[in-house]
Amino acid sequence: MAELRPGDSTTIRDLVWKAVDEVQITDIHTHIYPHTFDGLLLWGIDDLLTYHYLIAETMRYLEMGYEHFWALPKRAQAELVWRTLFIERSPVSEACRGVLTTLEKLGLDVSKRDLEAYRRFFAEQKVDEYVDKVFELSRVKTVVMTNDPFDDAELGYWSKSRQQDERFRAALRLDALLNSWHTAVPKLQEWGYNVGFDINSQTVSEVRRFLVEWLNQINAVYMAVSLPPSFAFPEGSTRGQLISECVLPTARETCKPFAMMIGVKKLTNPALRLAGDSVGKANIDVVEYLCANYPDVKFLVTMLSRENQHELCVVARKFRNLHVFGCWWFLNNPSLVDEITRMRLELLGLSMTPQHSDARVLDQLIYKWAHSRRIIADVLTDKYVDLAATGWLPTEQEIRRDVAALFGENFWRFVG
Ligand code: HDL
Ligand code: ZN
Repeated sequence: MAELRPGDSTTIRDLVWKAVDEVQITDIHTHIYPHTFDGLLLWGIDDLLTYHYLIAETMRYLEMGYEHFWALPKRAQAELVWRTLFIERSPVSEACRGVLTTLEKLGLDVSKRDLEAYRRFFAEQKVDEYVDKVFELSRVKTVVMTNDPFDDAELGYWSKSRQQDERFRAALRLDALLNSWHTAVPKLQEWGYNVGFDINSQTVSEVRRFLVEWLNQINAVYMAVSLPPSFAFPEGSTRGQLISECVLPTARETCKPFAMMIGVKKLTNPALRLAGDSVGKANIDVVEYLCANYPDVKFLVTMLSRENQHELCVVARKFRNLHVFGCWWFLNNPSLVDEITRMRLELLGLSMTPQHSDARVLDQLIYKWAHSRRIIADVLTDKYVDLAATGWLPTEQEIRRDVAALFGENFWRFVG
């Protein structure tokens, strides 16, 4: 056990980097699935290159119509992304860099810039062994999925069997229920829930039955929803009624957290499809109101706007039933992860979960965590060096304890 001396920043840096490098992570929000999920698992170079972040960046350089791009086969889309963002100009964006970090960590020679060679490597992989390889390389122990019963592709899986791979835990995603009730009602009725479009007492009890049954069916860790910048609560809207009459009572009854991902403006450019969403500053009063008026409900919250981050930290200082997590989506860039993690450690200490990957393609676990570990380790080192300067010398064991908390144990403790 290395002992530290005042001002011993090199040793602190080494100890922090080692602890962060070795910690087995719980990734609390992703969009990846076990390979048994009937084709929902995305992996390999062509899925990496057609990640919606890269499609948005590619289309900025092309005259081609969006529909023309979408009509291309995936390999052709991938080749267009590769040529546009990697060959015709340097791949300096975070999403481009991520593809190269992933290839490099897999042992491929990125200097050759040989897309066909990379394709041959992935073609040789057996998917179940490759899933193991990615979890080993990224040192991720557990991922929480995004599970949407209203997604026909996924529903089929759950009706056939229960999820067996313990590395993949479920989260019940409620965007369809809460944000497009008109499409949810016919499906709920089809599944035998006696709901109507009016949020009357029967519909309320049937929606609560749906929530409890699905939380059990998929053994969900939490319920989640993404919400617009305009999200208001309390609110007489259908969403406001469903949250107050159904979701919050179910969260209380089951002790499952309600995860609110606030600030996404859906389909600002519809032609970009999944890549078409944007961001807006939300009203922090809503988070304050919910935490204050529902003290026995646990809220996981991440916000998409950089401008919401400081006030979110302040609200978390007021309410212990609020657990702040992640540098979500447009915030998952080195400059902002650094800024936000620093702010959170300074305001919240270790009582938060600094990052999730949001990976949509399995192999992204490798780069998203390689990049985030580096930044979080840097920020943590600065904080411990500040401590050491006072004469308070953290031991290696204490650093490992703190790192384990940030990369999963805080989350599991909060979830209970
Ligand atoms: O709503 C969400 O869970 C977001 O993460 C979206 O899936 C978004 O498209 C995304 O992949 N962000 O990283
Ligand atoms: Zn997501």
